[in-house]
Amino acid sequence: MAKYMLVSFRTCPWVQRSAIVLREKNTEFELRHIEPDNRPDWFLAISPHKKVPVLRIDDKVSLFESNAINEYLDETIAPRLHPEDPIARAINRAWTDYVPTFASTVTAVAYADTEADYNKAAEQIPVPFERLEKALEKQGSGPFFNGAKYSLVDAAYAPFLQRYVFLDRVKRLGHIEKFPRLKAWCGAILDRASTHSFPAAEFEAMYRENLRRRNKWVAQFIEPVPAAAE
Ligand SMILES: N[C@@H](CCC(=O)N[C@@H](CS)C(=O)NCC(=O)O)C(=O)O
Repeated sequence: MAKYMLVSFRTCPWVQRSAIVLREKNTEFELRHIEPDNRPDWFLAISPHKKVPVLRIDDKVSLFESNAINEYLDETIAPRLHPEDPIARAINRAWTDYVPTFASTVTAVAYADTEADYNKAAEQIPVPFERLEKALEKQGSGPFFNGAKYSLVDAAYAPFLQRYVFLDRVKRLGHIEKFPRLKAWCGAILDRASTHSFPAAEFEAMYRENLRRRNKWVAQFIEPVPAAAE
């Protein structure tokens, strides 16, 4: 078995996407956290865009871009997460290609600097939600995107659905309830152990802290943690 190291910023959703696939494949790996503001030279030397994730294999080869990493992992480690049927696989890849658009809609809410920007971003959320709801309707039964079998599509959306839920808990957005299939899919994904690189509550606190540190508009709605829960 090869040796894998996944280079990460603690709250990076794109890293999480690849970590999920490694966990789905029961593959041992080192999750090596670096600081965004202090990227070490060894990392800069192996990351062409200076971004995480990078998957270092056997201390020799470095892969970058979460989608390329996941496709590689799926080609080389069982069980296969992509569907066997080429049409189903093409549909899965098409929906995976939609992840950056979906992600930017959710991230725009998190990173809005003003109330007006926040409201504008929040209004946009139903657009990708509606599209995903229709896709899930076409796919048929849940709990996962392809039905009973977990896929790369589930891994790709998980970090961003999770962040929508985090944002909804900071300040109510109330969109997902209008999309029953999406809501059920989100629930199944958040319940899946592979989604989590950290204990869920600890990670939510880290996400909130990140919003606070960046002084984002929504951060003012973060409730202080009651002393007993700290
Ligand atoms: N398309 C990339 C996105 C990766 C990405 O944006 N990573 C962020 C952290 S979450 C990053 O490294 N940003 C640093 C920068 O842009 O300089 C992927 O899927 O891997």
